[in-house]
Amino acid sequence: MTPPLFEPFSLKSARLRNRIAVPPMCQYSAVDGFLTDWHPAHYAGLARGGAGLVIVEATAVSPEGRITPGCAGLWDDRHIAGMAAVARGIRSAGAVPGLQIGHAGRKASANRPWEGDDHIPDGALGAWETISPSAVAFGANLPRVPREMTLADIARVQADFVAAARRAVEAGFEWLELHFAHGYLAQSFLSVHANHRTDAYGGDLAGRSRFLIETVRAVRAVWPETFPLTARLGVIEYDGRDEETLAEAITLTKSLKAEGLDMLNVSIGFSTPDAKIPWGPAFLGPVAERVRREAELPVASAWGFDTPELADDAVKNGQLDLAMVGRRHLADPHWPYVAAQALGVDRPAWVLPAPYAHWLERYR
Ligand code: FMN
Repeated sequence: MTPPLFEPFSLKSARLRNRIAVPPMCQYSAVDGFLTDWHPAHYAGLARGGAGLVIVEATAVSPEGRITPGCAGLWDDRHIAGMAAVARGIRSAGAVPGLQIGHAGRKASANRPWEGDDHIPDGALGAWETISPSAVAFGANLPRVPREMTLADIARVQADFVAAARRAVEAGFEWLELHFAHGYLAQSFLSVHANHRTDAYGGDLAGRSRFLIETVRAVRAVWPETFPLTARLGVIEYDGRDEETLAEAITLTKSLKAEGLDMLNVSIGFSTPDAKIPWGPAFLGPVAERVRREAELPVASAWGFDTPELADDAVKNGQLDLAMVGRRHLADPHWPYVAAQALGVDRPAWVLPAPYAHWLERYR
């Protein structure tokens, strides 16, 4: 019997060969938003490992939306060619090519994680102005106070999301994820930690949801109806207000579904440095299951579904439709093969492409 993790999964026109997805993981190796030689090799390598879906890293919709100077971008037509090569490499290895687009908001203008992970100091070479719903800093390693966005800024960023989505289609991606999580711009609109606005984009849940709902509506209008449109949302902050935050996130998810969202990638808010996150194996499983059940939408999630058994159980128990396995794929891009062996898949080598699989079955 095929273990649930290795059952195929369909969403709109996307046909995934199994329930394993590589979540977006920034490589901080782009230059002015352009991908470099690192990226096609990296992503093709991941896709060759057997995952059903490979989502390319958070890609900025505008220069100021990059987290770091090394982040990928899709704000210029000239970025399309590099992205197209990556999408082709993923598809030719049998995985569905996905892309995450986003704007880093008040967490932008930071040094690469291994070069400090902190804000580039104001005025220093390479720093840029950050924007956010309100002029409130994240704090801790990211102390820069952002400029409060005007209504014109909001309209412009939404148009940037739409333009990036159009370029993603041109580049050949078949799955789009909007980055609404992790304390970046969209999450900051939703979060009471970051959004202190008193206009139509702040205040009650409807106000704090407005930016996200409008952005999904606008992107859905240009992203092909047959391709899945998903969002990654921090549905919980672990800040002591968890029930309220989760209930709000589920209400928002229902609204996004009504706008044509096809799946939610359930994640953490990261809107405050004071969060007490209960790190542990598959700890988001029950949260994801609740979103899936109450919003009646397929869900994916990452964060510690990183043994074959944990990932398979999460799918089997109805917590997840897709298990996202991040860092284990960095350690071993052929993690799905390891999982197939561990879970007793028939002829596990054939999780890998034929030029690898055939030889793993020979001479034994
Ligand atoms: N999450 C995003 O939503 N977008 C990103 O671009 C992104 N970049 C990441 C880069 C690295 C190097 C890592 C390790 C994580 C990143 N994340 C990003 C979070 C991952 O998608 C994932 O949630 C996290 O690694 C936890 O899953 P895991 O326990 O399987 O590694």
